[in-house]
Amino acid sequence: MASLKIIIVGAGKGGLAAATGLARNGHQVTVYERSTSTSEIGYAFRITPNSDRCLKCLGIDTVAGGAVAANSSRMFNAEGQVVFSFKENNDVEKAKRGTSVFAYRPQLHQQLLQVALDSGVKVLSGQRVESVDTGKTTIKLADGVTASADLVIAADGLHSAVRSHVIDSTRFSPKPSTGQSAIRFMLSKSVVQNDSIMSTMVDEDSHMFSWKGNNKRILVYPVDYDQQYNITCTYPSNFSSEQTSNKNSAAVVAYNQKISFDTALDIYSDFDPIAKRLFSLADPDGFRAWQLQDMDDHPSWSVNHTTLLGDACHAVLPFGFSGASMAIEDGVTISTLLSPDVRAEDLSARLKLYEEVRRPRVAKVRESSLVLAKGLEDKEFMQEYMMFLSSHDAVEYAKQALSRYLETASGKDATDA
Ligand SMILES: Cc1cc2nc3c(=O)[nH]c(=O)nc-3n(C[C@H](O)[C@H](O)[C@H](O)COP(=O)(O)OP(=O)(O)OC[C@H]3O[C@@H](n4cnc5c(N)ncnc54)[C@H](O)[C@@H]3O)c2cc1C
Ligand SMILES: *[C@@H]1O[C@H](CO)[C@@H](O)[C@H](O)[C@H]1NC(C)=O
Ligand SMILES: *[C@@H]1O[C@H](CO)[C@@H](O)[C@H](O)[C@H]1NC(C)=O
Ligand SMILES: *[C@@H]1O[C@H](CO)[C@@H](O)[C@H](O)[C@H]1NC(C)=O
Ligand SMILES: CC(=O)N[C@H]1CO[C@H](CO)[C@@H](O)[C@@H]1O
Repeated sequence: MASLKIIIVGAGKGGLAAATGLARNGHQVTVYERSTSTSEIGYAFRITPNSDRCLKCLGIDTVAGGAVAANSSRMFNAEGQVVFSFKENNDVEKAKRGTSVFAYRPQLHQQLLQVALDSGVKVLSGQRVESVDTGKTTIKLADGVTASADLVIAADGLHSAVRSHVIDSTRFSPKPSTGQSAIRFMLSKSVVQNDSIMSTMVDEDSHMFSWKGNNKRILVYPVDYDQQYNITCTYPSNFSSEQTSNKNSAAVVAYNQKISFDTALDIYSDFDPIAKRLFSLADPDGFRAWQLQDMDDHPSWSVNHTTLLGDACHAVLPFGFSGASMAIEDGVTISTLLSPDVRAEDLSARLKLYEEVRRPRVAKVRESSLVLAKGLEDKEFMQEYMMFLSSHDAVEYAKQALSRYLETASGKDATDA
């Protein structure tokens, strides 16, 4: 069987999900990853049932790897009154096919890397890709070495080096569209449990809790075998210029910038004392902040035999907790569509199909994330969004799209010629 030679740029969640599926389809896959360490920056994120379902298809059990089932959530307003609460995973049969979990990035990354290697993917680390020649389908590494393939998939994240070779980056690049920034830090769960003020927050019924008000949020959830809380707080980036008396405590931040305890507390000064207590319990040197960015929809995801995937293609704001989920869905979609029998001359048509399958879903997630970023959601909106997000079966959806496509092409692909 003729197989394709495929280069993937970036061993993130999207890149590794794609690589595994493609290798299992018999393609020869090499992943180029700029970072030298296999463990990534440690932070946590939410995996909704739709992406957990994709991970299960790849043979990954997220809970076994340390993720915590997100069975219930409670949201408070800034003053600490409950706005709404909801349960997830309560249908045990459904949960078996896709669970809502909180995952710790290094743990999930390790699991993805393992299935990729087990499937025969070659992962080369310490290899920064500098550019792509979309005419020749070749990549150029930082040290000048080049490599060629039938297909290049750019899964190199928000600050993609490949993107500008595929789309007009003067018109389409990540931007801080809602003017929001985020602070992240962690707390050991036992510290919270042993604190007289905070301990009321930790009960069976509250795996995740959050506060929302005055265009700011604090979101708290457990990860790492339920040992740690990861805390994400968002606020308007222009906060300091407007509200702080101390103009030096600039809250406008670059990427992963250190932010002081005083500034952090200042930003949330109007919040419930229980919420503010989180900051006091944390390591005062551990607050990091960055500006949140997303990207406008652009006309085409591919040029010739180079295509974009995940954040490199369609970065979304984290308020819809779906950036990683969309990258993983993209990965299993493209690998399903590039079935074992696909030929190099079928690629342009298949890449078009990949874009047709993914574009509407990603657009809806982006739109919803903007609504959430502006704090305009109500309970109905949340329920509808969670349903839209969670019920999707990306592998099945791609299989059906492929068989419809092959039928209309009367069992044959339209060739590039
Ligand atoms: C505050 C915050 C909270 C979030 N919360 C959630 C959440 O709850 N749920 C969720 O689903 N998502 C969440 N996200 C989004 C999520 O982290 C991203 O959308 C996701 O990581 C995108 O995956 P990816 O595979 O496209 O890119 P990445 O995971 O960024 O991977 C890109 C990879 O490419 C490598 N790379 C980059 N450039 C090069 C190069 N030139 N050459 C070679 N390799 C390169 C990088 O080292 C990296 O390994 C959040 C994001 C933020 C900022
Ligand atoms: C979450 O719900 C699932 C059932 O869907 C159950 O098996 C699991 O034990 C629950 N987890 C926690 C931590 O309560
Ligand atoms: C696409 O490939 C052809 C030749 O294979 C080349 O002439 C053309 O310039 C390429 N297009 C782009 C935008 O790279
Ligand atoms: C700060 O940002 C908010 C949106 O997050 C905006 O409504 C407000 O006008 C901005 N204020 C200034 C002074 O720029
Ligand atoms: C357990 C966990 O996810 N901890 C991480 C929470 O986020 C901070 C800040 O990004 C990391 O440093 C922790 O490792």
